[in-house]
Amino acid sequence: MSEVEATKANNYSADSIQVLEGLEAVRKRPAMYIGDIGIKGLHHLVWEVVDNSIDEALAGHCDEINVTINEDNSITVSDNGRGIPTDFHQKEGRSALEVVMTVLHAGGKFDKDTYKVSGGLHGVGVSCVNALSTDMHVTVHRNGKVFEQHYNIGIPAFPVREIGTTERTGTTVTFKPDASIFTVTEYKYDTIASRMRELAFLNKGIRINLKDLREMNEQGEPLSDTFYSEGGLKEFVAYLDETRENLIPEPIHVESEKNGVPVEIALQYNTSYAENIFSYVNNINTIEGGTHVAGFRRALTRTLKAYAEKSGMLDKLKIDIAGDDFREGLTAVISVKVAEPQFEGQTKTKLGNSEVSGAVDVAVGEMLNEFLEENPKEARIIVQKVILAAQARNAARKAREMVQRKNVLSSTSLPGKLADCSDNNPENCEIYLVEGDSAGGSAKQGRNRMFQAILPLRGKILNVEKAQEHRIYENEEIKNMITAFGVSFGTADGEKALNMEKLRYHKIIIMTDADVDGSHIRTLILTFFFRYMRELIENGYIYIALPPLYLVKKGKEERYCWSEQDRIDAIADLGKGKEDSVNVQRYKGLGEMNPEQLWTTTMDPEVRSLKQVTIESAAEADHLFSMLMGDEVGPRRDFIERNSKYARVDV
Ligand code: 0RA
Repeated sequence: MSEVEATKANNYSADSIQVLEGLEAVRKRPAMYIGDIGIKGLHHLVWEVVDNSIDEALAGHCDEINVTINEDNSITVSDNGRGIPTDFHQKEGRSALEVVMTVLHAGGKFDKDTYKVSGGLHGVGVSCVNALSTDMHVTVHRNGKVFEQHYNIGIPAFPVREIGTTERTGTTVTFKPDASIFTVTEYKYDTIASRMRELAFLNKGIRINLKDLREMNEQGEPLSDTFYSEGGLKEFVAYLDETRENLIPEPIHVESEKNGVPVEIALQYNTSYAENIFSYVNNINTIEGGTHVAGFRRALTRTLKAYAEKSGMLDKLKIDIAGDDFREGLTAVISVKVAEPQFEGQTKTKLGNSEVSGAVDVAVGEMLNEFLEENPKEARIIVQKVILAAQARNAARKAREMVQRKNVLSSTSLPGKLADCSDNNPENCEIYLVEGDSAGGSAKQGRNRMFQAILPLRGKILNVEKAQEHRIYENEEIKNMITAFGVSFGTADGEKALNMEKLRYHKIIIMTDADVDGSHIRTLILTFFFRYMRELIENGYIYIALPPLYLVKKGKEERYCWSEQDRIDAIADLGKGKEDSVNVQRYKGLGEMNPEQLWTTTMDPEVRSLKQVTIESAAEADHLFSMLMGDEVGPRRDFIERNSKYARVDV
């Protein structure tokens, strides 16, 4: 062996050991790299691989991405970019492609001029996905040739090899998540579709084709969608407000670069009372906001206030206008690109970079000033809306204070319908929100009164999507929830904020019938939480009880069933396949269960299963709630029909 060859071989083996150690670290502590090993982490793998293709598109070399869920729940992502470089790397002793696919954080090191998603939730690199996949396969079309390599748990099965010629360029990656690492391995079409839709809006001009080969229709075609947006954030805002009534004909929009920070923003006012600001940094949803959102709010308040004062429209107004008033009925999307983002906060989704605040402030100020000057008619409509919001906020404050003063003053401040628990450590305590007085009665008898409280909710909850804020404080059921939970609404510095310090339960469990009415009531309650107490969802305090759907009985043997498959299995098991030898009872309502049954199936922490409500995508949740609870029937019917096959409650 020549000296050069010897060095090469040594480097190679030294590097290989490092690579193996890297991959092993990922497999040992997967959650450190991808968040968790459940359904979220599983989908994170897809985001990671798609991010690489998006980066290639943002660098201007790719305009089409295909994402396919294969029959075996493996995922294929392909793009028409330049293709990952395949040339031999002297220093590393192997192909650049192999380095990108197997070395932690190697993905972007060839290309420094684009904004890579790094430091936040994403950005761990395709090698991470590789380490967590039993099989990964990459095919690269580049320089007229086709190359491939295969990996098992991140380890190459053979050196990169040439397998043919081609006229196109691009990269195709297929991976199968390791079932010995992930607690779930089944991909959710709707989850991937939402993220791809969001990416298409955030990165206009990129076509993203999604296909699910597990779901074929009668014509033998897979379930599929194409996401493409020419208008970008303008279209995103229009999509979010699909079922709301706009105040101005077109969203206001700006795209600019300030202090080296690319900023894109679109906003629209609608006749609803909700404030919906969605913010992104390098395509990552910053749920907790941060400096970019602060800059946006500041500029919005300042610019609109100055215009309103100058217009004379505020002259006769006797009350103050607060920051909140400028955001009632506002839907906005803010997207910035930051070279070295600092993510803070509980879920690392709050932007900390101080330089971004000013960049957004200036961009929004310029955009609004220009709009207001050029569109006096629309400007008046917006100011009018702000004035109405200020007046309503005043009324709401009075109504809210009524609810809260009553709490403080009266000794029996808890609602009469509440059957409270005896423990008073909130961490141990749960409250069941139960549909109807009769089921409420069973729950009261069946519960463990030590730590389980019961609040029966009668009849219809107010649809908060269509009600102005002060009306929600007049609603009996909503008042009962607020007082039972022990929360209040503070208005420090004029911003509405939920005060959870005195929260009395760390599990708030919605228990409704397993029928259409039950699911409607559940949606109404969730809408209220989403609009007014989102912090409860974000902290993981909201749950849904899962009562059984069937009881299969034979003689003394009983089996509760939570799904059709459970039922089939139970009949096979108990009846030895003969259906007529067993008795099958279908539970339509909670009321059909006696207190003891309700306890053993749905309330006993030892055996019950609860579904925790999470916000996967705040933008998608907003779209969903506004559609489910809004005025327009068309889109709602579409949604119910399209999703009836996958009845689900994830928010
Ligand atoms: C680094 C350099 C170059 C391309 C890429 C990375 C690249 C990575 C991925 C991952 C998925 N799709 C991708 N497409 C491209 C190209 C450098 C050059 O050609 O000069």
